[in-house]
Amino acid sequence: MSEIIVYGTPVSPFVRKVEAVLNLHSVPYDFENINIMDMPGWFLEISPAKRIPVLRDKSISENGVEGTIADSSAICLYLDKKLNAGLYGESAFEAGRVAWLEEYADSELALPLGMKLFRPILFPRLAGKESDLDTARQTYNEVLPKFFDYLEDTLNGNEFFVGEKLSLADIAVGCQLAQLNLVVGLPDSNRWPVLAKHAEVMSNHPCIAANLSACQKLLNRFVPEKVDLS
Ligand SMILES: N[C@@H](CCC(=O)N[C@@H](CS)C(=O)NCC(=O)O)C(=O)O
Repeated sequence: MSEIIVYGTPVSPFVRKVEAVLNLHSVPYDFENINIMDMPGWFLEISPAKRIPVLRDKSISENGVEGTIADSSAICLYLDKKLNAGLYGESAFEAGRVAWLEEYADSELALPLGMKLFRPILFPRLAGKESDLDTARQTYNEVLPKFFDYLEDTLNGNEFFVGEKLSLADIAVGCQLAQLNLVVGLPDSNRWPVLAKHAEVMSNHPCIAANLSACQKLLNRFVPEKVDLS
C-alpha cells in the first residue's frame, strides 16, 4: 500500500503525465482503474469535472475529497512542490514557458489528437465496429501538421523545450505524442526531425515506458498494428 493513489486509466495522456512525474522521482504509487464510460459515484465526488486523473495523497487524507487533487496540471504542480522536482525550469520566465507548453500540449494539441484521431480510431473498435478513418486521416494530414510545425520551431534544434534539462513541457508534449505513437506512429522524421527525435526519446524514457507497455497490453486486441493514415 502506497501513500499515493492515481485514479485513471493508463490509456490517458494526462494520467501518463502524472505517472511520468511519479516515476521520474521513484515515488511508489497504487493505481486504481476508472472506466471513463461509467465513472462510479464515489469517483465523481473527487472529480468534479468528471475527468481522470485524480490523485490522492493519503498522508493528507485517506478518505473523501480531502487529500485529493483533480486535473493533471494541478497534480503535477503539487508533485513538483512536494518532491522539489524542479520540473518548471530554473527561472520565473522558464516556469512560465513550461506552463505554456504544458497547456499547449494538454489543450490545443490534445483536443484534435485525442478527440479527432485517437478516439475515432479506437472507440468504434471497442464496440466491434470499424474505425472512423476519414476523421482520423483528416486530423493527421490537415490539422496536426501545424501543431508539429510550432513544436519543431519551438525546439529550435534543441533536446529540450525549455532550458537545458527535462521539464514538464517535455513530459506533457511527450505524453501526447506517445498517444499518437500508440495507434499511428511518431511524427514524420523527414518533416519534423527534431520533434520526431524528441517524441521517440520521450516514448522510450523510463518514466513513460512502463505506462506505454500497460497501454500496449490493453490495446493489442483492438489495435494490433499501427494504422496508416498517410
Ligand atoms: N485538463 C484535464 C484533462 C483530463 C481529461 O480530459 N481526461 C479525459 C481522459 S483522457 C477524461 O477524463 N475524459 C472523460 C470523458 O471523456 O468523459 C487534465 O489535465 O487532467
